[in-house]
Amino acid sequence: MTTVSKQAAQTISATGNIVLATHVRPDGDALGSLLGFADILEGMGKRVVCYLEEPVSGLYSFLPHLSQVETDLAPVFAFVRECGDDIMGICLDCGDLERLGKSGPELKKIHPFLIIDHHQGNSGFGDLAWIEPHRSSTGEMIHDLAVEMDAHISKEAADCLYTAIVTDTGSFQYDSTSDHTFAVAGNLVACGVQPAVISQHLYDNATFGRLRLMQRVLATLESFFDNRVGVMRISREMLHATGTTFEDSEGFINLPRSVADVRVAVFLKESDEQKLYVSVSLRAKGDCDVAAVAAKFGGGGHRNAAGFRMGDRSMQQVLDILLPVLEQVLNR
Ligand SMILES: [Mn+2]
Repeated sequence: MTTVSKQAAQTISATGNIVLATHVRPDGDALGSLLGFADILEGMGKRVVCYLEEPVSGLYSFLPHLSQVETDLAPVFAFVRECGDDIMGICLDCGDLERLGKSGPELKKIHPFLIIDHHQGNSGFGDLAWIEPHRSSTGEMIHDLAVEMDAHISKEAADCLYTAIVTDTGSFQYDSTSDHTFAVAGNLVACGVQPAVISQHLYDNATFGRLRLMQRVLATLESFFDNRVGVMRISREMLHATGTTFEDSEGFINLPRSVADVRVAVFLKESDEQKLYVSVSLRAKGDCDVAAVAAKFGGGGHRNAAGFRMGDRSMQQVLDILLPVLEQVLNR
């Protein structure tokens, strides 16, 4: 443990009431860390309020304690007022204040405000920030914090933290997966996690609608530059025809990305009716830096995963603009 993580553990141990928050459109790491940490803190005898901007449904609805999450700021601040000085805020897995959502500035008024995160470039926007970019997930950090505080990890908490780690490492496939990640996962299994059960929840959850959507999206597959770029697209018409939403296309970009020769995978999404834009997701393998490509078009992201939006153009027009830029990146 580092000095700052020890300091975080001491601050938490000395505080009776805690508000936990995470980023908007929370992923498995965000939700798993939030709900797992809440369970751990409650096990330590603390009162905890979890805040999310929007209720969670779908993929992660199997996680315990989800129904206890507040999506309204009023009860959160009633709790804060009631606690006087014995309160702190903790923000999990959130790279910057903006990603905390429209309530971010209000939440940040809770002092002390602690940041626990593993995103590169997190500026540490709180009173105290424990940021370790080499970590696989925030869930892994929460596990270590629990150990540091000598806290009990219940089966429910272990399920949450294991989900956080599995999802943020792509099932232990990404670079950030370390020997320590496996040690933590092993300990969580010792706490009662059944990996097969969690995997079933996370990965064996398709609907026929999703598969029919996948058929249509796969039918658009194109390759460019000696198969080093794979492109797919999704239109509103496909969603209508299959009775699905954009959420059902989650992970589709991994299909072109999984081709051996592909260095960059591109997924074009047609705008919704009100906002006339095309969303573009980019995934790269190896040395290709798609964050730089996205930045050229006003977007952003990580080196290997980035995206941008372009207005007033068809998907074909966006692709025609994008391809020459990708060609430059490939030849660098
Ligand atoms: Mn994360």
